This record gives sequence, C-alpha cells and structure tokens, in this order.
Amino acid sequence: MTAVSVRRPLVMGVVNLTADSFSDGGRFLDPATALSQARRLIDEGADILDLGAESTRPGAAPVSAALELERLLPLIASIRAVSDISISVDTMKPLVAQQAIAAGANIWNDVTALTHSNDAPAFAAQLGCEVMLMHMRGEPRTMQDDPHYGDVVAEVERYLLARAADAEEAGVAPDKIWIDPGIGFGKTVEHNLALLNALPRLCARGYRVLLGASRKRFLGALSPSAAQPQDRLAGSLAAALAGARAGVAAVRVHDVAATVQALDVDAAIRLSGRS
Ligand code: HH2
Repeated sequence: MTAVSVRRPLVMGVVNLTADSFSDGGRFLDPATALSQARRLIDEGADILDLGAESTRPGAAPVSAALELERLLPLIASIRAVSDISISVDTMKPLVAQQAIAAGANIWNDVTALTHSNDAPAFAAQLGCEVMLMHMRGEPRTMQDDPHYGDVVAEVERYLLARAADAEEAGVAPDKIWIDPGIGFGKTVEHNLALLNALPRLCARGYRVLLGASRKRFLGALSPSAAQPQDRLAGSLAAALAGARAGVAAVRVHDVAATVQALDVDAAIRLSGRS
C-alpha cells in the first residue's frame, strides 16, 4: 500500500534586523540578539529563516545597501556556523541579494518581484537561487493611501504570472520561482480577504505560493482583541491554516512554535480524513 501523506506548508520564521518593523522593530538590531532569535526560531521548528534589514511597513524609510549588508552579512555567517537551515534574504536590491547569497543565503525574497531595477531578473538568474516574487501596489511609503482595484484577485494574479514569466525569460528555472499575493501591501481589509479566498486559484498556477499574513494590520480590523501586532497570534494562526488548506507551500510568520503546532495538527486532521 502506498503511504498517504499530507504535507503541511513550510514555516518561514521572520528575523527583522530593522529599527522600525511594524511588529518587532528594533528588537533584534543587536547582532547577538539577532543570532539568539534565529537560533530560537530554528529550535522551534522553522524550515526557513527570512532575514530582512529594511522595513516594508507602510510609511517605512528606505535603508541604504551598505547598511542592509552591515546588518545581514554577519548574521548569515553566524547562522551558517551553527545550522544549514534555508535562509531567505528579504531585500529589493540585487547587490544585497548577491552578497547575501554569496555569504550563505539560499533564497531571494523580493517584495518588488524583481522590478527594483531593469537587471533584477537577470541578476536572479545568474545567482541561481530560489526567488520569491511578491505583489505590491505602489511603494511602502504610500501603498496604503486608498488602494483601488477593479478585480483584486485577477490583477494580483496577472501581475504575479507576468513577473514569473519575466523571471523565466531571464533564465530563472520555474521550480525556483515562488509567488506571493503580498497581504497588506497596498490592500484594504476586503482586498486581503479576497486574496486569502483566492489562494487555491493561485496555488493552481504551477508555482509555489508563499503567504505572509502574520500579525498584519487587517487582522486587527477583523477582531477587537487583535488591536496590537503582539495580540494577533490567534488571528495569524487562522490565516496560516487557511493557507495550508488552500495548498500554499510556505507561510511567513513571527510565531514559529505556535504555527508549527497548528499546522501539524491540521495536517494530521486532513490525513486522517483521507484514510
Ligand atoms: N511581509 C513583510 C515583509 N516581507 N515578504 C514576503 N514575501 N511576503 C510578505 O507578506 C512580507 C514580506 C512585512 O512584515 P514584517 O517583516 O514583519 O514587517 P516589516 O516589513 O515592517 O519589517
């Protein structure tokens, strides 16, 4: 008999090396604290660590490539000294991605979906790493100023498929491409809910899908007890489970242990329902 299995999404734990991230800004700026946070997320069961040195929250100030690298490279080296976990680097700058990959990162997570410069897709192809292409409307500084869409699902899907096609044309292998609807990036609460409902459709497009809903502001609008980012664990888990049921390949989260537990139980329930 062939073994039946239900694969749960990979869990990507966030380590923000930023002064101003919306949920944990400034907490892990010190290199030793950042490393201990990374180790903690590994111990809690993270499959991927997502390291970001520039906040993308609405209104965030840009950070120079030099400062991003100053924050990222020592941490990548110290994680690599203790673990072979997959590391993604959350940056829009090709040169930062290049140096991070050279230092031991495996994945380029780009919230601008390789549009920051004309040569970004060629850069990604040359690096040979996995790339995560996220949808964002506008830029972080202004993206939440009254975002409008005709049909948010169709527009986000069209954009992501066009960006993936561009990456493939530049030489990125299709199995290295991830797509991500960019929850909260130039979207109202209703847009985010429509996209969460459309995850099965996105997952059917042949690319791995990443979902990042953890602690985001729309959760606070949906439940009165979730006003502050640190009070949004339960809502974040609900979104992660919706992603798991839709077939996403990974969820990007701040609370790794709780997410692993919720996804493990959910996978076991689904598995037992099949037997
Ligand atoms: N969300 C954030 C940052 N990077 N990358 C992808 N691919 N998808 C996401 O949904 C995503 C992302 C925002 O969360 P956080 O890192 O906690 O905050 P900040 O951008 O303020 O550092």
